[in-house]
Amino acid sequence: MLKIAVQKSGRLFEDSIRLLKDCGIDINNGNKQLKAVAQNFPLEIYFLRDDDIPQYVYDGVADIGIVGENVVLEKEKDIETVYRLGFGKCRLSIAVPKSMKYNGVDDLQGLKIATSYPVISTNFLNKNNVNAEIHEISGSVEIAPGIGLADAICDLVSSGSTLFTNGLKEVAVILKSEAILVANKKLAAEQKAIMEKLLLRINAVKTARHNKYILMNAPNHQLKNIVALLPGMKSPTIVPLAEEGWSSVQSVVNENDFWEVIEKLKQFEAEGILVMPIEQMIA
Ligand code: PRT
Ligand code: ZN
Repeated sequence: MLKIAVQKSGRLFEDSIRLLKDCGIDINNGNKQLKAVAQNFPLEIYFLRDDDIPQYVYDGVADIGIVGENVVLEKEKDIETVYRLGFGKCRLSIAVPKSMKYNGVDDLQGLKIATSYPVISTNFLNKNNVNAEIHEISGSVEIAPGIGLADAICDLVSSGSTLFTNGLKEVAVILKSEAILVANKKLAAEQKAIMEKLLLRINAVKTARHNKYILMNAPNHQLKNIVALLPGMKSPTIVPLAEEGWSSVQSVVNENDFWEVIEKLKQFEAEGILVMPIEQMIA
């Protein structure tokens, strides 16, 4: 069994569970237990507070975990980052009252900065030779300047609306974070092998989410152009249609090029273009 720690509830919970499910792993966590065993994969899931995950993985209570990179860096545990998962994206930033003039980090000299991330913010200030006072608080950091507890804050931001409603402005981004898969550095060979299996699946799911399966009809005299446009996984599949002079073309397109490719396909007289999500993609 491989033991994985995921957040019990909160911003990473749903995406973490969805990822495991998309990997074909059945988790039955109906009654919100602290522990669940997957039905069809040698995986035991521990539901924990995110702050505790780096420690548990470091101690080997869990072998691997899904947690925000911000938490991992703050906790300074010697664990391995295995995979960047692409969800739970946010940034750790310094914010000051809107009315304060700010031209650069030097304007933070001597200020009192409230944060739940004392380690990361102290490192940032030291690196920039800023002498400021870090005031650690565990929640509702954004109200600290308003109630006179601090001059500035260092907190997580995603849309920026929390800062805005509290009359603050973001002035420096310290860290760009996302959920990561972390692992104990001394995994036994057996656990490592299960982790590799899981990683293969995660990779297949992630790649699939960035790609679409497309299917279209095209006149044969345009096939050369269309094949040049659609690399597919090896090359596109071409099947003749019952109607003379036409073929069905099937391929995989990356989301980054997607609309550009569709426009060109139309120019190359493709018709009846169908676009479908891909569940797994294994190279
Ligand atoms: O109970 P537990 O300790 O497990 O959870 P928690 O309350 O400590 O963490 P949680 O669930 O809030 O966040 C878990 C992880 O999600 C964080 O460690 C980040 O890696 C990631 N994440 C992504 C965020 C945000 N986006 C985010 N916006 N974590 C927190 N926020 C908060 C932020 O602190 C601020 O209060 O949302 C507010 C700002 O949001 P915007 O959209 O108004 O800018
Ligand atoms: Zn937490």
